Amino acid sequence: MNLLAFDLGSSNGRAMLGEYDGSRLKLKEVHRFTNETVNLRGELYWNAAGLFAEIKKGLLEALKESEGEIESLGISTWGVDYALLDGEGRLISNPYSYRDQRTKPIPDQVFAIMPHEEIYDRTGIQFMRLNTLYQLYAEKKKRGWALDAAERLLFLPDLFNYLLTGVKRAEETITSTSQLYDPRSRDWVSEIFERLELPGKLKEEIISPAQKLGNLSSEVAEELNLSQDISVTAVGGHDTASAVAGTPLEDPENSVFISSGSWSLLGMELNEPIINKASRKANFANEVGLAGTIRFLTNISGLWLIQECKRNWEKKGRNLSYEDISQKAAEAESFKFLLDPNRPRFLDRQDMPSTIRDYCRETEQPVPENYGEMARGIYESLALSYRHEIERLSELVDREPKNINIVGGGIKAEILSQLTADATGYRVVTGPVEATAAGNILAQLLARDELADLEEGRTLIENSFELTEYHPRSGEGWDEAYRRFRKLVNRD
Ligand code: LFR
Repeated sequence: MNLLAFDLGSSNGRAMLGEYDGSRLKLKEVHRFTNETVNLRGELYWNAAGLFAEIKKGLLEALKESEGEIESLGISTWGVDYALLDGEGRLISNPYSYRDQRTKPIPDQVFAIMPHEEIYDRTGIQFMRLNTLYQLYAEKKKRGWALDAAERLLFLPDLFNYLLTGVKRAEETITSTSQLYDPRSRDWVSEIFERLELPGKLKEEIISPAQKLGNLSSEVAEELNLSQDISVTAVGGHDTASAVAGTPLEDPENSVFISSGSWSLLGMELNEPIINKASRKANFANEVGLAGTIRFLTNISGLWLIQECKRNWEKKGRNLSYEDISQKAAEAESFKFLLDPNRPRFLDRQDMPSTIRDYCRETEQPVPENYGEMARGIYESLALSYRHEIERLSELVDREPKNINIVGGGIKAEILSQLTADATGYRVVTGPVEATAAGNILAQLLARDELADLEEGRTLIENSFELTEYHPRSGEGWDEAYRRFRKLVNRD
């Protein structure tokens, strides 16, 4: 049986064809495209129409590859971003990117009306300026007309599902990233809409993942010359929900997951949310996963730091592949400089190497002098931030983790996986790289009753992909480096 997963990330998108034979899943990339924010007069947008065109191309490629036999497809994207539609279902504008600057002053304005403590208490979602909540409030302040004209709000996977099928729904996993949703009542938090005077009509009907949404609309089928019905499944629309579903957690109760891409999403899977003062202070979120699970996690600015260095080096004429960067990092001196990846200044699209050099000067550390030193400092800092967050996580859930499972494109940087084992002292298991696509396909199999439950799905993943283990090496200097790291985290 052939199933198709679209995994749209904030740096590239892929169409992955999954072939399931009842005991194994094989994934094949049939289409890949870059995805970048587009700067329009200083504002950052996603090219939604271009992305939809790539989805159609991916579908055609997948049909070619599978000799026309595809049962179902599902779409996952990054979280929080959304499109506003008018009463006729037209896009009111290109969707903004969460990295757009318009939300900078917004949290203070929101907290003056509804304090952060109350918002966290209602939603269990960590504070990030990029959450849909702050983006919508920015719409209200800057583009009130757009909110007035909007009849519907669709998160990005829901937008593409709608463009494919004509069915408008808010898939639950992606909705839970908005900070407008309560993972306990499993519904929108109307109180936030009311207190912030956001239009209640934007609360779309919610659909839980692993259910059929509809078939490809006749317009799309005609345009693509398709003769068969292809069903569109509501999968874990949030890429992290799909990625964690597709993680072969060794021991779901006691394994830490890290979904490693532009962001590193670090946490544990739970059956019930944890929403209290301690989780709020530690800035941990309760996002909804497949089969009613909760991903208790925190966002760490991950390979974004490397991606932005790479992009700026290219601009200056130095083209390095990710492999080159890892190689140079492996050869560079240890612990020359460290940084706290979650400083707000690292969030923006910018000349990252300069920002990091400035940061080093301000924090009285040696400045990295070449590509390898720059990358090494970033990787070591990420590994130390994993150690720091795992310490907090383990206190919050009140258990000592047994191991770390890392998935996603970041595992291609093997040096980072090894440094993670070294810095944390935990055994690290990596794979699959394409966990998001794998988890996306699991949801499609669950929707078709091909799998009984998530556990069976994870066994399938374990049997289908090669995993790699990293053991902590008794290296020198990690404890001292960790002390330095914590000082950087605690700096004002
Ligand atoms: C990862 C991710 C994170 C979300 C961030 C912004 O791709 O979806 O889970 O917090 O992107 O949307």
